[in-house]
Amino acid sequence: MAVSIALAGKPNSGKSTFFKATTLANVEIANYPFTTIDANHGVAYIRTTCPCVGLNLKCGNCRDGVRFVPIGMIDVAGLVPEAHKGRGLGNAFLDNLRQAKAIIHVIDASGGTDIEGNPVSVGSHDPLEDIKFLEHEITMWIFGILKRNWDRLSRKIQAEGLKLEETIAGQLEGAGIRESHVRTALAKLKLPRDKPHVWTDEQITELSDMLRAESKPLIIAANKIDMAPQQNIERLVKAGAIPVSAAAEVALRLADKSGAVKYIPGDNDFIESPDLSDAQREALLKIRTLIKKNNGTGIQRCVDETVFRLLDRIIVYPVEDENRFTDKSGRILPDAFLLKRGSTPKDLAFMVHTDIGKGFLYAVDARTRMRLGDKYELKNGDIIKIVAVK
Ligand SMILES: Nc1nc2c(ncn2[C@@H]2O[C@H](COP(=O)(O)OP(=O)(O)OP(=O)(O)O)[C@@H](O)[C@H]2O)c(=O)[nH]1
Ligand SMILES: [Mg+2]
Repeated sequence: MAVSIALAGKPNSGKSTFFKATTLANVEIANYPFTTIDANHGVAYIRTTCPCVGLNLKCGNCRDGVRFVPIGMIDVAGLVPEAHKGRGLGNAFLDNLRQAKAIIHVIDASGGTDIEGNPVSVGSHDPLEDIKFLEHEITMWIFGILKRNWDRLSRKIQAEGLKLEETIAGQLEGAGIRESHVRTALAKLKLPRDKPHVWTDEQITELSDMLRAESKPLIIAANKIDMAPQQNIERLVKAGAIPVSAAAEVALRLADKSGAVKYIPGDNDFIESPDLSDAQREALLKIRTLIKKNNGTGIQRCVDETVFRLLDRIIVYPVEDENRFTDKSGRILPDAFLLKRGSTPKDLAFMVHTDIGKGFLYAVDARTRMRLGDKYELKNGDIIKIVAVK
């Protein structure tokens, strides 16, 4: 999978419901803390306009011109404040965040669960209090891993001349932190490079926090807006959160799957089938009112923003026949690849296949039929033919 993102947050905030909404996997969901213990892994999709629309083609790989591109989704067990000191389930399970390139922090906007996820009456807990602790717990998880062998490692760096970045990244491999993250973090901090063994715990915490921000950027999903007090939603939006209702998205996707409605994830409306019961109609009316007001359930927007904005990814479509936009067997726009902005056609070639990358000669923009330079920066929506030695 090109990119995986994780759902994290306090227990009972709706992480597994969010997971189910995006993957349609049947996972356990319940109104008490620590329903999820072992992480759930699944496939979610980001939404984009299919290039076949602009080309007046019907590719057969999109829904009414809306293309869904797979990414990995991880639903992690709930985390409580002081988890790094062993509270709740502790934070060892954060190892599940290893593959995650970014985090969606799921918050219960309704205020109907306390800081540890126990049900309380709606509105009685202030969800703004839940925002900060997650970053701190992730930072302390990284700190814990870094500190495990720090005395030995820091002395080795000095005595044996080990490379600072490489050694720290090696220690944090299990947290998915790479040398480039360490380099960026160290460049921002003014730590004495030649004497890592004198770094204080405070300085190492600061480094851990920087590494967290570099390696696991985060957005906030203010969940349960279907029952949240309006002022909670407004305050959370001001704090940068995206308002969502995971429950509404699950209902719509299941209704779409069963044929009760036609709903394309991310839309702000749906079409009802004519033969619904009154009860179904009434439930759907509530959802329609909600998604009209909020311009959708917010779930798709969260996933898309995480991948496009936080991770700065673009989608590129490789084809083999640049005149018909097809692969060898005539399938129109068969594949969509997620790449980092700044990637070149050769990077794409390597993603398609190592052999194609190795044999890469040049690429052609299928829309203009122009040959592209080696340094060409791929753009979102590009359709590219790669020419490689066989
Ligand atoms: N009203 C409403 N309830 C929701 C929504 N999302 C989740 N819930 C409810 O919140 C409770 C917790 O949902 P889960 O998805 O199990 O929460 P979780 O964060 O995975 O919980 P843990 O696995 O215990 O950490 C369940 O009763 C869900 O039905 C929502 O958008 N609206
Ligand atoms: Mg769960």
